[in-house]
Amino acid sequence: MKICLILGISGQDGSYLAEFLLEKEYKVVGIIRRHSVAENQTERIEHIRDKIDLHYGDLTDLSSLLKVCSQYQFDEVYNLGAMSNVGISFKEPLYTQDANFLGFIKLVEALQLTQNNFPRFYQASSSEMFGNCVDDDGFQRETTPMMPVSPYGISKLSAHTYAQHLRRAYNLPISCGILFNHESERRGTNFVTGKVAKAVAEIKLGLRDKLELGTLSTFRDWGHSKDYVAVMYQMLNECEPDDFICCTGITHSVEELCELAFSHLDLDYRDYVVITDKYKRDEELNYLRGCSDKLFNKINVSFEYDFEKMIKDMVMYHLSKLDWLKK
Ligand code: NAP
Ligand code: F7E
Repeated sequence: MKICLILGISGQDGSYLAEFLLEKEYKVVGIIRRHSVAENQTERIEHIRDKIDLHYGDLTDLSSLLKVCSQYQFDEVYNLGAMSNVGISFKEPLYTQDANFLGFIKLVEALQLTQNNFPRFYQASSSEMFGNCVDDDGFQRETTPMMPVSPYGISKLSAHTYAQHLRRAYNLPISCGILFNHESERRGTNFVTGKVAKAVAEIKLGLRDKLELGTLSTFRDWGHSKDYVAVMYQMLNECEPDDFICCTGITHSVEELCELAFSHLDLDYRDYVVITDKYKRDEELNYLRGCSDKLFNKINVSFEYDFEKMIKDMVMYHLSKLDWLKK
């Protein structure tokens, strides 16, 4: 039986990845942080809790990582743990760097000190590392310059660069997935798709009458988390350690997202959306559209979801959850 470690197992991607690896009969070990309201923390993994080994720990706490790692010999490690919210990273730049960059180094050190063989390692890099750099044809590729425009993007680029160094200097089998935005019913509601989907459901049920956003004019290449966790596994198991973009190659604006989400419930977003400085970023990444040719030439990928289906599912998820709560 293969053994894997997932940092960020309680998050959107971590929970789907745990399900995916259990299906492949892995022993799944996960690290969760201490929360004051424990129920919310394990909401996304409650249904598989008795099938996984959960340990308390934190990427900022080397000793906790050492304690967990010393109990196992891992075949694969997925570092999905992060302060993952770009907007909030402007408010918490030090913590963001601590968890996302230094946390990555701490995890690598813990593995080097406890494992007989360094496991295949997936590092969650991000399209936020590009900042506003785009190739002339309107796509971002692995070769596109990276000039991040947020503390989050800087922290991810620091870890990404360090991972490349570890690969070159010590031949460590670290693969960096440069994933573009991906969403799902499990997406946090402080990311724009989750926020819009929940608000549409609340407006339909008469629980509110406005949705405040920071901008409508930015563009993102939005895929589905469930599709992308399968690709993370393929990167480790079907490719040599390298950097790979995973994306859809299609871009939509936040305005298009709103139009689509509201129209699912026969609403017009223009009647409800209000733009406010409260959610405007100090520096913004305006446009993302990725090219996955490097990766998709190496592995077979068939995505189950497209943007329309994903947003509809997210709206319907929030609608039925709220409807159920109201009863
Ligand atoms: P998410 O839902 O916010 O999950 C993040 C996970 O990291 C949570 O389980 C969180 O635990 C955990 N975490 C946070 N700080 C930690 C710390 N100091 N020590 C240990 N664990 C910590 O994010 P996601 O969407 O699943 O994303 C997964 C990874 O991919 C992240 O690294 C993210 O930066 C990266 N990424 C995401 C996207 C995307 O569009 N989703 C795109 C590119 C890259 P708590 O529940 O305790 O907070
Ligand atoms: O913002 C705009 C916002 O927070 C998308 C993370 O998973 O993907 C994600 O980062 C866009 C931005 O995602 C609101 O300004 C407008 O232009 O959903 P988001 P993100 O910043 O792209 C990358 C690839 C990651 O790696 C990250 O971990 O939507 N926007 N109004 C808003 N965004 C939010 N959150 N809230 C608003 O009210």
